[in-house]
This record gives sequence, C-alpha cells and structure tokens, in this order.
Amino acid sequence: MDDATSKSFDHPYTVLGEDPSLVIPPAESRQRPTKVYFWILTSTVFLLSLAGLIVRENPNRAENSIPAAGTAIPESSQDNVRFLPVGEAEGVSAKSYPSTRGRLSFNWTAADFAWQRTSYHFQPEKNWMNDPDGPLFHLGWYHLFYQYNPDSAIWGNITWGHAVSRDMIHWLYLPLAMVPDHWYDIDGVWTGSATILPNGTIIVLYTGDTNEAVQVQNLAYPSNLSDPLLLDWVKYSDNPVITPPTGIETDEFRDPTTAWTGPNGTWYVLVGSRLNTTIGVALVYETLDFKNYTLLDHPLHTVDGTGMWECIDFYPISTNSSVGLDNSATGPEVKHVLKASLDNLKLDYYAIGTYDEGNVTWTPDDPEMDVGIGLQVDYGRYYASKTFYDQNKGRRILWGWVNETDADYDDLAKGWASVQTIPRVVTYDSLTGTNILQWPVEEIESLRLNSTEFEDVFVEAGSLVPLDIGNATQLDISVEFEIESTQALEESMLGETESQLECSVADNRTTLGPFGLAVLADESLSELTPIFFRLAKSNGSLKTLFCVDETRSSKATEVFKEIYGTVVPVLDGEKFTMRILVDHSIVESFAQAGRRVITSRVYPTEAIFDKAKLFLFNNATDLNVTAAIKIWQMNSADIHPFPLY
Ligand code: DQQ
Repeated sequence: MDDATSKSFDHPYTVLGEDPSLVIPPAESRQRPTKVYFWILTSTVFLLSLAGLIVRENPNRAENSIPAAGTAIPESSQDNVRFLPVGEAEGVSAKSYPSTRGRLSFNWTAADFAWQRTSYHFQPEKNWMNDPDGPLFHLGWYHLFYQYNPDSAIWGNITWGHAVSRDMIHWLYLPLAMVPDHWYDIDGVWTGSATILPNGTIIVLYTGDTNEAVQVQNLAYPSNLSDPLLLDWVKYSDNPVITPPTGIETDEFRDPTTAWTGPNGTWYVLVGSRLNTTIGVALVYETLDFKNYTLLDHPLHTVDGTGMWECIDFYPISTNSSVGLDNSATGPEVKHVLKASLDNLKLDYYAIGTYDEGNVTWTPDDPEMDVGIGLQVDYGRYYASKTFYDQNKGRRILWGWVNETDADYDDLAKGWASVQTIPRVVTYDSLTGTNILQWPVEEIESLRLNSTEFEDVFVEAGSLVPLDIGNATQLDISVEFEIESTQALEESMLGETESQLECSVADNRTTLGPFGLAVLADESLSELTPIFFRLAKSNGSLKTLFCVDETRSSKATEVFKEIYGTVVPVLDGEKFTMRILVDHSIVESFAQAGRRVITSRVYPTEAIFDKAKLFLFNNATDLNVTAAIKIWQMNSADIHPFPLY
C-alpha cells in the first residue's frame, strides 16, 4: 500500500489556527501526567464554562415534523414521512437492520411511548443517537460523546453529542461538541476515539465524511484542558490528517481507534476497512505528532469473509488481575483484545490474542475463534462498542450502542431512538482463559432501592412460579439455579439425542430445559420475554445454551422479535447464574458472571406499567431446578441538561 500522508484533496476550508495547547510531547518522553490539578483555577474555569453554556445554545436547531404519538400512519401517507437519510445508502449503519421501512405502525399511545423510554440508561433528551465516541475521564468527570442527529429521530446530519457524569449513571447533557462544518466532515462528524497523552493533552481522531462522500480521518482537541467540561473543541487547521490509501475504497475507511505507544515511542492508531470486498482489515498508522501519519506496509490483522470492519477497538487486558490497563501497556501477563463491528451483520465480534509490539501485528489465541467468526461481545441488539481506560478507578470500561427494534415511524412518533448500555467493566476470564467478562459498573448499585429475596425456590419440571415483587419495570435481578442432582442429570443425559446447540423458543420443551426467568410478562402470559438456560448434549458432552426469546414479547407486529443466544461455559461446580437489568424497553442479561451477554429491546403492549410481572419458569420435561433469587427495584437516574443550559 502507498504511503497515505499525501493529501488527494484540494478544498477550501476555514483555518482555525494552531492552538498552543496542542503540544504533543516528544515521543520518547513517556512521563506520567503532572498530578497538579489547579483546583482554584478549575473552579474559575468551571464558572466560566457555565456562562459559556448559556451562550452556546444553538437557536437555529430545526425540529423535524413527526406524526403525533398514538397516530397510526395510514399506508397512503407513509411516503410523506421524512425518511432519508437512513444511512444504508451512505454505507454506514442504518437505523434498522433489517429495515422496517414501509411497515405499518402499531397504534401506540403517548403513554406507551413514555413507558418505552428508559429510566436509568443513557439516552439523549430527544432525537437519534448511535455509536459511543471518545469516552474518557478528565478532571473528575466522565465524558461520553456520541453520534447524534440534532434534527430528527432517524440517522443523518451526524454530530458529536456530549454529556458528562460523575459516576457514569447520572448525566448532564452539554452542547454539541463537534458539528459538520468543514468540507472534510460536512457530511458527518463520524465515529472516533480519544487518546490521553502522557502530558495530559487530549487528542481526538474521528472520521469525517467529506463533501465528496470520502471518508477521511481528522484531528480535534479541546481548546482548554483546564476546563473539566471540555466544552470547546478545535478542529486541527490542516485536516484531514489521513486520507484513504490506494487500494482502499474511499467510502470504506473509518473509525480510528485510541492510539497506543510502541517501544520506540512511536504512536500507533488503527483504521477499519475491507480488502477485496470480503476481507475485514485493521490498517495501522504510525505517528509521532498526531498530525503526520505513515501507513505501515502490513495491517495489524485481517480476517477473510468478515467484510468491512467498523469501530475497531484494540486494548490490553491483564491475565492475572482484574485491574484495567492503559492502552499502551504490555508485558508477560498481558493479552490483547481485538474487536471489530461487522458492517455486513451489524454485530460486534472480538477475540483474545497476542500483540507483537516489534512487528506491530496481533495473533488470535485460537484461529478458529478469530475476530468475526468466534465470540460476539453481546449476542443481542448491540453494535459499535468502544472501551476506554478509566484512570480514575483503574478499570477498562465498555460502552455499546443499542438500537431500537421498532419501526422508523414509531421512532419519529416517539421523537427519540437508541440508548447506550450500562457501562460495563471488562476483565479477563482466568477460569476459562478463552473469553472476557463484562459486568455492569459498580456505580449502578447506587440506584438499587428495596430488594426482595427468594431462597430455595423449587421449580419443578413444567412449572411456573410468579414472583410477587410489585412493579417490575426497573429491576436489577441476580439469580442462581441449581439442578436437582448430578446423578439425575447424568441419567437424563443418557436418553438425550445430540443437539444443534441453537437457541429456540422458550416453549420448545426438551428433557433438560429451558429454565429461567420471564421478565416483562403480563398475568396471563399473553406477552413475556423469557431469559433462560437450556442444557443439551453435543458430541457426547453436556453444553449449556444461554438464550433470550423475544417472539412473544409484544403483540405489536411491526416490532422485530428475535431469538438470541449462544453456548456459555459452565465449569465444574458452578451454578447456573444470571444478572438481568430490566429498564422498560431494554433488558441486559449477563450469564456466568458476564461470560456471555445478551441485550434485548422489547416493546410490550400489555405487560407495561403495573401489569409487568416477573416469573420463574422451568419448561424442562425431566429436570427439576432450585433457584435463589434477589431482586432490587431500581431508581431512575438523573439525566438532564447541565444547569443553566
Ligand atoms: N457509525 C458511524 C460510522 C461507523 C458507523 C456513522 C457504525 O463512523 O462506521 O454514524 O455504526
């Protein structure tokens, strides 16, 4: 491949001027940031920031006309609803996959839509959101940027929305961080990542979609590092800093990663693309100053058959401790996770492997479980995830975008679309040695209200146990299942036939399952979302499937209802455990301490408000289980515009 530093565009753009605060330290000096936080100065800047917030509000923000809530859209008038752009034509994520365009809307009421909005997950006040961008911790605040359409509840006019939080649970919306306003990003300020340099400088690299629909990588940075809110962002005057190299399609080249340093002090950054239409690729660029880049003559990694790689994430993970690592960490007890978002499937895949810092390549531990053909980050509705190293608490945090699965019409009527997952701590699973563990940040526990505990609940084969907990729409559930006896299980196994190891509907009864919980279920079970384990025989041994069956989650016909799931390792002596976060239309389910995760979007029509109930169930024909379960009601998070905004 050619050196990509030569710019192939000649466009006028506004020169923002060099900002003296953009001081890149010499690559060799890998000192730690100076730990002087200038508290007095910080308070002054904070007050100035507040004043800034007042004047920055954009008075020209256009409102999109939307059908009134509760209005079913007649087929004849569907063409009148503004649909474009939805993203597919632009080669990026559309709202719906598969598309729901052209489907009739269920006759939702305003109250239904109000119920569907989440109460403790992050979502903007209104309009469309997709990928998390450049998450970071700075001067006491967690920052989340996100792909955002300020004008509509469908994808388009993509800017960087911005919110800050002390704990990643309660959020304050800030003014837009970056909008499309230069030729090199006029068609969208797309996904990017932040890097905190050893001297504390914050660098953002993001993809700009140009006036000619070419994807380029741009540099931006905060104008004032002593502003804890990082309100002002400067786009580098000589953007773009990276243009598509020869051999790469100009509209398949995006989403730069957080940078890391090599032994020689050089910085490296990855950009996702595809080669020859089928080969997913992580291209590597090296830089000393974040302004000039050279494409290495070999990629970090490729996997044939996986297509375009979006939103690559690459980070070290400790194999002998649960502490998180800075992106540049290496060492004998360190492995590296490579994640790609597969544009063809709209799914996030990862693999654990070894990074060779001399050759700047990465090799998966198990080639049969390589990126795109092995493990998914989340087996449900989940995409474009991104981690960051939280230097505040020494942990690696994972964010992920959760799209809607209702119709575009419904999103326009609601006036909003998409949420982010509860941030998850990522660690290495030293018990299996083959997967990461994902677990909701401990801060979520501050929302726990009263709890109800049920111990030793015998759930006989073929039975259903209602759990009387009152309102069941905002919950944190922890459950452990024990099977009756290993001997009974072994006897049952003898008669079992070999299974395909695929999740199927919860009504499908087999000898050894399914057993689990039904959430968002009404009294008569006319609607329910079962989350369950099913044991199955495969190659002579017992395997455990972890599944979510959405097929009966809603009577609305236009809503996608999937059956999600996969095999989860359950080691000798372990119980079958789940953690489930229910927050109105989102259900996040973690099996076996987070070895496998499934995120669902569900839109019940009956099982809402005080009609939403919770049940234990066991649909096995020949396996009794005992459950121990603790359920917390969850408070709502405080998510609103920054005061005085
Ligand atoms: N979303 C962004 C792209 C990215 C895609 C555009 C993934 O940069 O590839 O909104 O969802």
